Amino acid sequence: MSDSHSRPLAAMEGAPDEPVSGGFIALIGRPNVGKSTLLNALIGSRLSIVTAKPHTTRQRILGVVHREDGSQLAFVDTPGLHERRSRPLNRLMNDAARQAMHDADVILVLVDASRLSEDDASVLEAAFDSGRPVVIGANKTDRVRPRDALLPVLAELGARWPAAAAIVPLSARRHDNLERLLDALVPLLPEGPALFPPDMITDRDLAYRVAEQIREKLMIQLRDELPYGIAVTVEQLVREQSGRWQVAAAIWVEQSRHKGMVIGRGGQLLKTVGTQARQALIELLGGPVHLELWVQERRDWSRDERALRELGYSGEG
Ligand SMILES: Nc1nc2c(ncn2[C@@H]2O[C@H](COP(=O)(O)OP(=O)(O)OP(=O)(O)O)[C@@H](O)[C@H]2O)c(=O)[nH]1
Ligand SMILES: [Mg+2]
Repeated sequence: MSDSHSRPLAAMEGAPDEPVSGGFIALIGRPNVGKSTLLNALIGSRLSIVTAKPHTTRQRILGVVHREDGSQLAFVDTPGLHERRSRPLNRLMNDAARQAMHDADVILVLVDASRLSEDDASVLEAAFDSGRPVVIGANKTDRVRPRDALLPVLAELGARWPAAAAIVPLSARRHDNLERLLDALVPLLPEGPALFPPDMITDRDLAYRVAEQIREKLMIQLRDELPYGIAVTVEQLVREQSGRWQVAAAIWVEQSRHKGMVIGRGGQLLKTVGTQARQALIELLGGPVHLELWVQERRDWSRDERALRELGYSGEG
């Protein structure tokens, strides 16, 4: 077949397949700087879970921004980089971030403008080492006090990282300066045919998003180290004729003594998590929800490669 025959008709006619700017942007940073909050703010949906605790995100998650001019910015939220690499789950989290960086056209390194740290520097070094264009997002500007203190922070970043394609101050929480961030990123993306259908905002299915909403509520309610030993799997997700969603999910703990801690005295903690998760699921699924949760033990699952796979943490992040 000749080249002209193999081209899609629309391209031959020249109209809908006009080249647009589009590509992958890896969202990288130390834990808790606001990567997932930024992804959600850009997409306008609670796609990636957010808590005040570090190491909330465990896997890569894609969120596509479609701009009016047709450009498509595919942001890949990643887990904050872990120093404790001995645990297989942590290694998997770091690999997910590294892989996203490797696959990206542009790297967006997010830092907390209200407290820069040497850990940011190691993330930035890794980003520049990748050879890709790097944009620095200075997040949480709403927390910088007094407001004038932002200027020296930006100056310090500019002086230390002169190779950055742009440094954009922003507040993911307040949705401040997000358009400027997109404006800085678009020119760094390749041009070509559209990468995604216009209605696609993520690569994650509904079951994944449901499990994550439940894990978010657990992380918020649980104390100390326990949140890091929790996994959630969705065992049932069906919409009944009446329109009501029937959701059943297992909460996995690493040791039998953790079961009681998740359930709480008189079942109170699990009940609170259930109420909060149901509320979030009503929003996500767009209808009434019946939610059933139970707790199961899978001994030391975060250190066991096979258990990790079975609980949905594949090597692909
Ligand atoms: N004040 C303020 N807080 C923010 C902002 N962005 C995020 N936060 C808060 O910072 C905390 C961490 O946010 P996340 O979005 O979960 O951070 P993350 O970088 O994804 O964290 P990990 O997934 O653990 O690496 C949450 O309490 C957010 O509400 C911001 O612009 N301003
Ligand atoms: Mg996150």
